[in-house]
Amino acid sequence: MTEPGGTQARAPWRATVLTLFPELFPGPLSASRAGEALKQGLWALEAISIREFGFGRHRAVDDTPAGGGAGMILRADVLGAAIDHAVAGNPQSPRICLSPRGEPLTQLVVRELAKGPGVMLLAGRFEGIDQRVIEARALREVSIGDYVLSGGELAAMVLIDAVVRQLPGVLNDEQSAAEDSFARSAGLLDCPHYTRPEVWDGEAVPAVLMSGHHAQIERWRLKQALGRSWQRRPELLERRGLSAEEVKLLEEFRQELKN
Ligand code: 4GY
Repeated sequence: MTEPGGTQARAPWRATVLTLFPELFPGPLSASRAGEALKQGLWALEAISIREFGFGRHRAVDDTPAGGGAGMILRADVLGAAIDHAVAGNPQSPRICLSPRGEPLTQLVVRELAKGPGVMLLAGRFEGIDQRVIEARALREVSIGDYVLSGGELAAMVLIDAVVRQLPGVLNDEQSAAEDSFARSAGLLDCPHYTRPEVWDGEAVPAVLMSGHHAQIERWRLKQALGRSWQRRPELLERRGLSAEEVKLLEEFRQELKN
């Protein structure tokens, strides 16, 4: 079917989450812009209980680790059935398992996922999930950072939130424009921000920001972004490389530190 404009109607971006705690969703994803966009149908969320695919009277989903050791592991047969069910409804969506051993979630990955039809996310619990499931169902393992959560649910929410704010129509025009301007200094840490009052606790807003001189303001912001990145995340500068002008700005930043 075609819409009045003649363009093809597209199904909203869809997140399907397999979890032992479906009641945790939408949780914080129901607030603010992501939540409004969810209500408007700009994206869709389905949390499916892994328990529904458990075995026996107790709907068991976990078992003791092969080879011994502490904790429990999510069973391959249970997860296989749960994933097959979720995939049947979203055959084109990438299948992702949230795990500290995954590839890092970056803005590049986020933008890639926002371009697709959605994601199928597996949120593990206990000590982990049976490795055969990861391989047989070609799960892409993704990590939100080098720390260990109690389960994959919070990580799934982080991923969904980051993707949803990239979807067309979720942020207002002003915010989207700000995103674009920030994309120009892509790969750097953000510059400092200020608002009223102009003097607070004896500290004034940097004079250049009050000057109305837009070129000078942009130059100052880029200098701060470069300086902070150099101080806190030097590897970001190495990966990105610096233009001659940026080298000059960073020199200025270091000089101003000494003053
Ligand atoms: N960090 N990034 C993370 C996590 C919890 C044991 C598998 C992370 O993405 N996920 O810490 N997840 C573990 C807990 C089962 C998920």
